[in-house]
Amino acid sequence: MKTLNSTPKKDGFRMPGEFEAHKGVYILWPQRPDNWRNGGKPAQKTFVEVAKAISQFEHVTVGVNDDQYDNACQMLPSNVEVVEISNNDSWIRDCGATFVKNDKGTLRAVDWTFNAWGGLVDGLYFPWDKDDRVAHKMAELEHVDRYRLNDFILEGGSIHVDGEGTLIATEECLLSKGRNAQLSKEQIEEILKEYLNLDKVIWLKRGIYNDETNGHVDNIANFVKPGEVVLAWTDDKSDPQYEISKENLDILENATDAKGRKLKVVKLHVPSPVLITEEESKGVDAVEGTLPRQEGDRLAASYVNYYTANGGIVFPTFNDPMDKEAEKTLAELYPDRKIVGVSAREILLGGGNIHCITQQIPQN
Ligand code: KQY
Repeated sequence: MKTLNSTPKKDGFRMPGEFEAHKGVYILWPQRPDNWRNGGKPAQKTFVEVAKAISQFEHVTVGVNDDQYDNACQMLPSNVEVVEISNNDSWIRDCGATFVKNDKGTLRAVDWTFNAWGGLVDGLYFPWDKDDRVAHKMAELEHVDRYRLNDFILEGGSIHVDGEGTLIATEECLLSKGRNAQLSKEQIEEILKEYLNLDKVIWLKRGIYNDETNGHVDNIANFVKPGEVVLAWTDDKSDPQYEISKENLDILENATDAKGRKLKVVKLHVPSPVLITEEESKGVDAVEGTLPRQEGDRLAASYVNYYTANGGIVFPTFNDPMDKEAEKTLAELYPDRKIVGVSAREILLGGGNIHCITQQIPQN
């Protein structure tokens, strides 16, 4: 495996849309007690459900720290591959590699620097050194060359692409002080264009209300296919989410993509506010440097944080009346895929959701 000095754009590699075919998906196993309640036990059960749901559609590899290796092997079904990948936490969408592909079907990995969503400015835990090596290890496991960006911080959950030259991201996240504060918006856009082979970046403003990632796009909007975007929505004007979603709706409805198309925007309603209970809060260890989980805090619940698998959509449910509505909307958006809901409160309690705990490998 080589580390390359060129860029994907110069070499003719592009990031495919998530809706394109996959070779498989990676997940990391949850365990840290200052993020996951009760020593990670409830979250581990939910991660098993996510792995089972996705494994109906494509190969699933779960990376695990050594001290949880036997436990993960025992809890996961035998069609799921378990490998040792040291990590600080289980958000492989963010610390894992972003894969790019050329028209011969060769894959390469883009290995961004990871700093736990804001480093020492407003990062969510310390340290993050093992997480920052996860992308390199994925490139090794997949036997692909990689591009490493030592001076550019990015998480996979902060970008979505249409595979045809367009990217969506939020200013709240990509222009945040804890990431690439030394770079201008134009310089950030140039780096994205070079490393993902893009022609156009559509800048949304903010992500889901109270999202601790500084508003990752993967919780608020996604490309269903080129020319079509799904947007987290509420009709409740008294909810702070309304203004955020409306601002993004206006941007998307007035945008054109890299091919000059107007976008079709479909609304996916958020559930009622999901708050941390006293019991849930008490189950999380308090650790200096880790974002605390306080009773009553509103979690960043959104159905948009779903995973698009080969022939399937695996979406989070919240035991909310909107779960059914979300399933219906997703079924209309993806008529050729099976829609599978997984009860995901335990992932949400950790600060993200199903999309955040997955990273696909494109089909080569
Ligand atoms: O949503 C994500 N992409 C990750 C959230 C990280 C939360 C750490 N507590």
